[in-house]
Amino acid sequence: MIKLFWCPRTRAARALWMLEELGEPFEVRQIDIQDEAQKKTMDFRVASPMGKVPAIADGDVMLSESAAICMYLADKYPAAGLAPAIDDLARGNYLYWMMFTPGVLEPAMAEKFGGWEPKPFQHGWGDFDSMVKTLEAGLANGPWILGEQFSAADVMLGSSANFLKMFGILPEGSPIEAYIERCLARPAYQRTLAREADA
Ligand SMILES: N[C@@H](CCC(=O)N[C@@H](CS)C(=O)NCC(=O)O)C(=O)O
Repeated sequence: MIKLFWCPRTRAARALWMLEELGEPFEVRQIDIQDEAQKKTMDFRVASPMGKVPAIADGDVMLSESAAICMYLADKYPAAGLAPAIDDLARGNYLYWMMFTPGVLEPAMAEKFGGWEPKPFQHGWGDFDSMVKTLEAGLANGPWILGEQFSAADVMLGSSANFLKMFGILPEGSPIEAYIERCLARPAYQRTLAREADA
């Protein structure tokens, strides 16, 4: 059975939501990320060399990084329909948006929080404002980032966009708000949040 190393109210929500969408059986091992001893347990460290959640163990496959986890699960369990097939024309767009969270959204969020000077030409992520505009444009033909097809890319983007909203850095009136609402309305995301509330 797939094992998820998870901690409530962290980026591990992405992997939990992904597993809820996937519909495969899984178990959760809660890791207290404040507890250094828990983070040093051998199986967790193998799955997550940096000691960060989320991480998963699926048989002999152990990995961390939420985008890698979502891509792995979507491809390994294709019956859930969470990734366009390798020869599907939508595959390239899917990969772009899968990488948008770790490659653009996350560092742009750090820029905003850290009050760093925007340097859109030098910084690989552009800057916070262009990140928001690019995501808004990507969602223009929604409801999902690939249009009609909900995918693992929405798990990454939707959960991250929800963080932007919760931290109060999503520009007011952004169409991303309606996207977040659509994500939140999914039963799988609701189950994720219910588990966080119980933890
Ligand atoms: N790039 C990673 C980030 C994971 C991450 O930063 N997790 C934080 C919680 S939100 C963590 O485990 N921090 C504990 C630590 O670094 O010791 C991903 O997307 O999975």
